Amino acid sequence: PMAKDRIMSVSDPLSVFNFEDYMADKGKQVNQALIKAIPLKHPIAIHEAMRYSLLAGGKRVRPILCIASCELVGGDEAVAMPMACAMEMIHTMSLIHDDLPCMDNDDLRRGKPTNHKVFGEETAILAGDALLSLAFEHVAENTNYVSADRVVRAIAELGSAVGSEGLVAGQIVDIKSEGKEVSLKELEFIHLHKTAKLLEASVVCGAIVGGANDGDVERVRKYARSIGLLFQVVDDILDVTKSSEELGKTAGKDLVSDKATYPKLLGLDMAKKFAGDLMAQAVEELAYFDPAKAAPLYHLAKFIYNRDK
Ligand code: GRG
Repeated sequence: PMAKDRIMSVSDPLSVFNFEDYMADKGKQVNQALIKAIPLKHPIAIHEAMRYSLLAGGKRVRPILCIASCELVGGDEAVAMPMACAMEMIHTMSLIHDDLPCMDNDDLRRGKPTNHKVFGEETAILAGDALLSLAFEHVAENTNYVSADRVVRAIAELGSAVGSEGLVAGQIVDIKSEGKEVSLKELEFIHLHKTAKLLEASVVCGAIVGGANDGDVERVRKYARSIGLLFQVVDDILDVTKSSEELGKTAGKDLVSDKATYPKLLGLDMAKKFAGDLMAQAVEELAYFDPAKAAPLYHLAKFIYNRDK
């Protein structure tokens, strides 16, 4: 009940906040900045492939989280924009590499043929590498009105979120556990690294360049970790409920497939309860901030919690 009260206390004064308009507006700003960040220059072959995946749509959740977090602590959108673009560049490169034949071997992403299907494997690998490198260059070159100390801290945070203690850690443990029994602890490790780390870096880096103090940085970090895990728990629940809807059965494909998921390890009801707990935890971290300023992050959490696809 306490967590529920807190949800209400954060959400109530904010009935005027229009989340759809907010997402559309910020998404537009991010897309414009991304288009500018990668001109179609020589060598065309690589820049074309980078732009193809980066500009292929996507909800832009990470850049918007980065900007919302910067604004929460009093920074301007423009201050966070290079960092926000870097988040989407890294997210996109992780999708390009994840889709490769040697990884998940997917043909479609964001409703379009995957990068390697269009440009070939060599180009897709290089496009991913170039996006990863550009992300750091872009932040270092374009972040204005922020002390060098803060930019360096944010860059270090981002590096650790991507490498062998971040996304790559999640991906390697996921790959190595294929076909094996996975414990709840291992499943949590995979999701905290594959998904939550970059969401965490997005809000933490947004807060750092926005001028946050250490306490606020840690508060938004906890918020992001909860929504990162929430993202995945909801994904797993949707996998079950969607496929059971499609099949007209009570058990969805994930209850019968090899892949470890939260509904499989916890049962569907407990997985739903876990999602509710994570949502409440995320919102609890926001209760410390001015409700009006925390509205975007509150609604982003709710969006992740309530999404149905
Ligand atoms: C990062 C150096 C480096 C290498 C890549 C392949 C890999 C290592 C990691 C895999 C990361 C991965 C695919 C994680 C899943 C992330 C996830 C939750 C994707 C879906 O995100 P959405 O729903 O997608 O935000 P859109 O398309 O809306 O952006």
